[in-house]
Amino acid sequence: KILIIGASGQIGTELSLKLREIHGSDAVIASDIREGSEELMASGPFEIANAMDYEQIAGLVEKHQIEDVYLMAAMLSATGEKAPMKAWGLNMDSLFHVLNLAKDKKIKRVFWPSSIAVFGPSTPKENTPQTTIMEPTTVYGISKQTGERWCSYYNKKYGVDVRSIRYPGIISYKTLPGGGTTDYAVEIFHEAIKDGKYTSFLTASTSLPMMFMEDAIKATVDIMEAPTEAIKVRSSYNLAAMSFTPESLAEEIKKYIPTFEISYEPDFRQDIADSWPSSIDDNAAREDWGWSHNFDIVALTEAMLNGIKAQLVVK
Ligand code: VAH
Repeated sequence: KILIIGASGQIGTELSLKLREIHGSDAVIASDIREGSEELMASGPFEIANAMDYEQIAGLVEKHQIEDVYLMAAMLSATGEKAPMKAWGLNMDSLFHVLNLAKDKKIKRVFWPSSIAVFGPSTPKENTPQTTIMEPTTVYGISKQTGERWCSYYNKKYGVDVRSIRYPGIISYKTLPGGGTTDYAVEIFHEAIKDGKYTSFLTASTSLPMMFMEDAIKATVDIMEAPTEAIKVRSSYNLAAMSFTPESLAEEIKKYIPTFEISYEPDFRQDIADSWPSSIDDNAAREDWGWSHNFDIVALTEAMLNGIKAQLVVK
């Protein structure tokens, strides 16, 4: 069986739903410190557990005969800067618990998300390579960089089958992000429909790597379905689909909502965004386990606006 830790979060929710579609709802145990969306709670078994508590996680593994763990719980870049030690604790303790369960052969495989936040101001900004200098300037980025080192260490030293992806900014209409720097690219769609205007907390020309949730979930399923010998990178794979700026996204939205207006009031998240790459080279993922994306900025905009409108009708 599969255990998703952090199932109530932005990616965890849709990953739980997708894995239940593939494996059957009872084959996937969703777990988080708090309950999730109505759709998630109605889709199959849910267990309240704290990702930082080894006994609780080990107890779920034992109770449900878990083989694969997807550790999606973390504090993201913006919230992490407000509570550095809390972010470090959650992001690292949870990873050690799951890696040790695998080392002790209590589970078979681990998926653990990294992020483009592992890169910093000294990293080549355009087409950032799979292997390059990484001097992250956020607690979140430091925890993801360190986590990658531990994943690689546990794989080399103990043979742990842990697989990881450096997600770009992820955009979904089903789930809201929790305290990220790329969240403007989610908020903008909701506010375009609700108010016809949006004030971006990043400047007009801030280019960041982004991905529609459907592609991010596809990548997660694909890397876990790949034969183990295909996974040559055991730190974490670069992954990309598109890069865009707030102004180019606003232009796409205007094709549907001509009166839409965007304004710019950069805040502390601008410094975080400026420390990250503007585009990513993900050839290693494409070569090793056949990654390919489907959604570009045009398809993303259509999917997001249609998805949000459909939700409003339902309400
Ligand atoms: C964040 N959405 O903004 C996350 C992600 C690359 C961005 O790590 O912190």
